[in-house]
Amino acid sequence: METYHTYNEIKSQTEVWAQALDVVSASRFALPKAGDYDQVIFTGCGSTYYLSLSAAAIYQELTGCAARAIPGGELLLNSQTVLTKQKTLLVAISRSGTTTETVKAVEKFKKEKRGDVVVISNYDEVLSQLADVNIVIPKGQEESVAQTRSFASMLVAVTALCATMAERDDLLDAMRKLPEIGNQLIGSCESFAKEIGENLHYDRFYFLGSGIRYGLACEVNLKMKEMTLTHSEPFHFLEFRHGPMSMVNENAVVIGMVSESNFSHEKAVLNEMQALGGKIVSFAESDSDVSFKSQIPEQVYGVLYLPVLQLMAYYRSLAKGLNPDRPTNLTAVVKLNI
Ligand code: F1P
Repeated sequence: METYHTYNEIKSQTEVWAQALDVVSASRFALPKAGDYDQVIFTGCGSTYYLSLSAAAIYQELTGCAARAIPGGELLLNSQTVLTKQKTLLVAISRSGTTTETVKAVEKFKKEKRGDVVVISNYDEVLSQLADVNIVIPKGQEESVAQTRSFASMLVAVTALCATMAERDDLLDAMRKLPEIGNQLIGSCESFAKEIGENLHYDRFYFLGSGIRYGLACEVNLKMKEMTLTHSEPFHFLEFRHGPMSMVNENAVVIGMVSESNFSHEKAVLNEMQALGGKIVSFAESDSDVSFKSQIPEQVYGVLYLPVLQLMAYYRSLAKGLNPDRPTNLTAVVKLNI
């Protein structure tokens, strides 16, 4: 069987999580403190916008300070709907460091002297040169178009950034266990991911995630679209009852990225969708189809939801005769002449 870059990148990601932790730790004294700003804006495009959604939720949960996520294109073209006179920190996230919307949005933010900029990337590129604090994780670089290892590396980095800004050394210490737990998960759950991914009886995938997990649900939904050309959508758990559940039948897979804090509310949604005939797949710390058993605080183990779902998309791509490394109509970076 041909080995695709995507497969190698998914399988090798845990060593890159470790590098992400090292890089953030090395810059910890340069990082601002949460109390230095009235608000933090996280920005990116595509995958890195979805990463921003999770990052903003993690930041606000850990610090109690206001944060929001904005697509790079919106920050560039509609900044009046986003920026205020408040003291703002902008965290720009980009695998390539060259996506036009993100670069131009940061240039504009700096030109207008709106505040300080942290950049998280896998390449030391043009975006990094605009940063007051530059976090680069080179081991996350990829040959594939769809982000897998890179996304995970930047998620670990941004989670560590939030924990550092919140002065939560306990969380940073706990995160050191992530690579080992990730390896165990990938080893024990790959065949499960393959079994669901290869089953072409399923024709629609719904990814449910709330709080810090919503951005991750968006990201794995994007993997399913890009790599497998399958109808897929992300939802907050309780939102799924408000209309989307009309789409559930025996061809639907409903994937629950279940939290510890709202476990019973979220499992109740999954149980109802099972009763409607859907195939339910649950991910959580315990008592689920994929159980992390990490004993790490849930605010910082979000990356554990990713590898098995990335593998599911990979195997579905192969089963559909597609090339997972080269999604239809996509390029690795969107460069615009603006
Ligand atoms: C952002 C991005 C990718 C996506 C696509 C186009 O890139 O949207 O997430 O997979 O191929 O570009 P980046 O700014 O994170 O490099």
